[in-house]
Amino acid sequence: MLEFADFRELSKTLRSEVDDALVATTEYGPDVPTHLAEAIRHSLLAPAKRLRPLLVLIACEACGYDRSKAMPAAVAVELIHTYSLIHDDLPAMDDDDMRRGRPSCHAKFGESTGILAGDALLAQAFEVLAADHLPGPVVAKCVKELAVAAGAANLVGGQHDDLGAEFADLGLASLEAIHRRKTGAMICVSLRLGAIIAGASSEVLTALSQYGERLGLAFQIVDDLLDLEGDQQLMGKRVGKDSEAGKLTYPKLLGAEASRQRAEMLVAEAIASVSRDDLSSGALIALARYVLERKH
Ligand code: GRG
Repeated sequence: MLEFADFRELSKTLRSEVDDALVATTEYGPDVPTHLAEAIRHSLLAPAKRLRPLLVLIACEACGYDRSKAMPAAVAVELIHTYSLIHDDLPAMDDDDMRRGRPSCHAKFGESTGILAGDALLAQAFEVLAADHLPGPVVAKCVKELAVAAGAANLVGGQHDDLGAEFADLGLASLEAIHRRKTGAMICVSLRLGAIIAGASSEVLTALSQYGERLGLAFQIVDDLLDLEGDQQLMGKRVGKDSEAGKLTYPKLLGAEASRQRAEMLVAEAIASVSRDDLSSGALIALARYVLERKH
């Protein structure tokens, strides 16, 4: 099985393959307005974890297939993820001025360009996914799965309910229902696309969905805990608005210690879901451990 140290090396290699593909995807022709192209590249090519594309590639290899065949799907999920971040940062949503260590898209390029950059990325994701080298039925299945994950029942619906949840008196079940859709669905579909391209069985797809659902929740809990640590370090030094003030988070609901324990339990369950003979699960297991141990 893959060790944690090997996983660091593997993830570095995969991230650089994904970054190269993202650069190639955004070498636009003269029909794309320069200002729009710059806005897209500013957000998409900023340093990021590339978690979702890594999941596509790792799931594909875990099913015994050549990961390069899954690169269009890996790019597609990152384009959709980046669109969602750009729109999430807009004044009408979270109103954030910084993202991925840079000014957010609308802060640098203006609000209308931010909206359009997100729209363009969403459309381009499906253009890229409909790659010529995959059989038509595989592409059709991938397009449908990605559209459902990014749509009103999942990413968009989860975001809608999350925005409405500010200051609301929600319990753990409602909080997790939001995160399953807002964060979890894109994580699940990333794994599923890699496996669908590899021709995986429905049992393997179910196992990967179970892994992804738990990993997505654990990822969100760790995100909340990292935000809390950041807030505590910044305490008293914060300038401008506190965008997280009204947000319901795991630590607010359960306390930091119980949140950490819940993340650990979810990761253990995720690992159990993919520990099976028909999957080469070393990298999936190492990645689940990384989600728990990440520092940013
Ligand atoms: C606007 C339709 C629409 C959806 C927005 C993704 C999202 C939904 C909002 C982001 C808000 C947020 C902080 C969510 C917490 C977890 C999360 C998805 C963090 C951002 O993803 P990372 O950590 O970021 O994978 P990088 O930059 O590494 O890709």
